[in-house]
Amino acid sequence: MTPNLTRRHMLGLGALSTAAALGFTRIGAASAAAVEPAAVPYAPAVVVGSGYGSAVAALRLGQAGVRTVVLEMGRLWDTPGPDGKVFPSTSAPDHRSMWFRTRTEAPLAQFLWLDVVNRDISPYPGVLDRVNFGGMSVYVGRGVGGGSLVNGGMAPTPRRSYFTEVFPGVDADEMYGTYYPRARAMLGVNDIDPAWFESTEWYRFARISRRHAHNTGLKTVFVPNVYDFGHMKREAAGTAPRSALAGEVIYGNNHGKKSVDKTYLAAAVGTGNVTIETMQRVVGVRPDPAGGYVLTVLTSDVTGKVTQVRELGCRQLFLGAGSLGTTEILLRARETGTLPALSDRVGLGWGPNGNVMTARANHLWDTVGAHQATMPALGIDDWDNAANPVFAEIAPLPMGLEHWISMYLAITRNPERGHFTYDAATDSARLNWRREQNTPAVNAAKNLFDRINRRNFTIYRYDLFGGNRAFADDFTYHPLGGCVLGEATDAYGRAKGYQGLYVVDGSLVPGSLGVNPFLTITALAERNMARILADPR
Ligand code: FAE
Repeated sequence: MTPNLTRRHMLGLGALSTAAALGFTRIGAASAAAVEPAAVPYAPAVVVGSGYGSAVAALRLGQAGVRTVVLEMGRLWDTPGPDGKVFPSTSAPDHRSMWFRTRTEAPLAQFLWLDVVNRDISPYPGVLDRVNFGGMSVYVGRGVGGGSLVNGGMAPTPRRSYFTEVFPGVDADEMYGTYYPRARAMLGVNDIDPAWFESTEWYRFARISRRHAHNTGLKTVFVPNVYDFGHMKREAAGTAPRSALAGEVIYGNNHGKKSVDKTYLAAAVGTGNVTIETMQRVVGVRPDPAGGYVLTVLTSDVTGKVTQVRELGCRQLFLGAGSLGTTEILLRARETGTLPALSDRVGLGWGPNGNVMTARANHLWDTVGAHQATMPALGIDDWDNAANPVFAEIAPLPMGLEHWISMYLAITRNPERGHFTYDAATDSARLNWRREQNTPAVNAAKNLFDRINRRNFTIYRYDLFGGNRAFADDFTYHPLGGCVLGEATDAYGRAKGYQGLYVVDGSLVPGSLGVNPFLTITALAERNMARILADPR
C-alpha cells in the first residue's frame, strides 16, 4: 500500500473533474459482479459523507476491491461559476458561500461594532454551514471533501501524553509510528520555509504575535498545514494564482489547498471501485432481513427541493457524516426503533475541543500588515502548563488594511461535555450544551492572554464578536464526539449492537484533543480501517 500520490490517484482526480464538467453527480465505476439482493439497489459498501474519515474509508475499501458508494449531501466543488472561480472570495461572498442561507454568518460578525462583514445571499447548497444550537453554533463544510474544503489546513499532531489520556485504549506506538505518518503523507502535510516566514510581509501578523508571546516567556511553534507552502511562495512572487494570499479560506480555496477531494477521494475513485454521489442525504438506516442495511436517501436539487426519496442496500455501512451528521443518523435510528440495539452511549461525549477566539489591540508601532496569508502557520504552545494548558493559534485577519489586531484561536482543555437528544418534532438531533459550559475555556484563554496583555501593555478588542465581548465562546470549528470510540463503538469504531456498521469520523473523538483535529481523525480512520478490513465483524 503506497500512501503517496500514484497514477491511479491522478486518474481519479481526472474522473472527479470530468464528472463535474458533465454536471453528473455519480462518479466512478461499478465493477463487482457479486450476487446482490434484487429488492432495492445495492452496493457492497456504502460510505456516508465525504470528509476525512469517509475519504480514508472509501480509499481503503476501493483498494481492497470492495465496490463502494459514497453518499454526500453537498455538491462537488470543481465547476467554475460565471466569475471563473469555483469558490467565492471571503470579502464578496455569494450564494456559493453558505449552505441555504439568505445572509452569510461569518465567525467574525463585526468590525468596529459595525455589521460590515456579512452579506445577503441567495439560498444554495453553499460550501460552509453553521449549525445553530441554543448555546453553541458549529461550523462544518458541505460538499465532496467535507470540512477539508473550508478549513484552515492546520495539521498538528497532539501531544502524545494527551493523546494517551484521550484514547487510553489505542496503541500510541502504532498511531505515532504508522498511522500519523501515513495520514500526513496522504494528506500532503507540509511545513513553511522558516526563512521565508521570517522575511515575507504575509506573515508579519504572526511575527508580531510571536514577539509578544516571547516577551511573556511563552513558547511558539510552527504549525504544519495541507496548504502547499511552495504554491504560497509562488503566489507572493506573482508566479502562481493567488488564494491564501487573496483572502480565501472559509468559503473554499481556489488554489493551493490539498482538500481530500484532491488526495484521498481522488485516489479512491482511481481504484475503479468507488462511486461518489452528490446531493444525497442519508436520513434513515434499518437492518435488511437478508443481512446488511437499507438506507433511506433523499436526493435534492440546488434549490433544496427533494427530488427523490429512495432506498439503497448495502452489506457494510461506514458512517463519516461528521460529529453532527453521524450522531444524528444513529440517534434517530435508535430512538425511532430502526436500530434499537445501538448503545445508549450514542449521543454522548460531545465537546467543541475547547475552542475560544479572542483578539488583542496592538500599539500603533506594532503594525500587523495589510497583507496577511489566510493559512495560520504559528501557535503559542502552553499546553505543558499543567495549571492552564492552552494551544493558541495565531490567526490572520486579512482585511486588506492595517488594523493593528492580533487574532487567535485558542484550544483549551475544557472538561465540560454536551450530549445530543433526538427531537421527534423536527426529526433531528439537538445538541444540549449550555453557554456556561464554555466558561472553563474562556477562563483558560483569558489567563493566557491577560498575561500577554499585561507584559506588552496591550488590551483586548471588544468590537469583533458581537455583544462587546473579548472572547467568542459561542461557536466552534471542531465538533468532536457523539459516538465515542470504545463507548458507543468498540475499540475500532464498530458500532456496538450491530455487525457491519462502522463509525469513521470525528464523532469517535471524545470532545477534546488539544490541537486541531483533522490529522487525528484521518490517522484514527486509517488505524480503524486497517483492522475492520482484516476483521469486519
Ligand atoms: P466532515 O469533514 O465534517 O465531513 C462530513 C461530511 O458528511 C460533510 O461533507 C457533510 O456534508 C456530509 N454529511 C453530513 N450529514 C450527512 C448525511 N446525513 N448524508 C450525507 N452526507 C452527510 O467530517 N481542523 C483542523 O484540523 N485544522 C484546521 O485548520 C481546521 N480549520 C477549520 C476551519 C473551519 C472554518 C471549519 C468549519 C473546520 C475546521 N477544522 C479544522 C475542523 C475540521 O475540518 C473537521 O474536524 C473535519 O472536517 C471533521 O472531519 P470528519 O471526517 O469528522
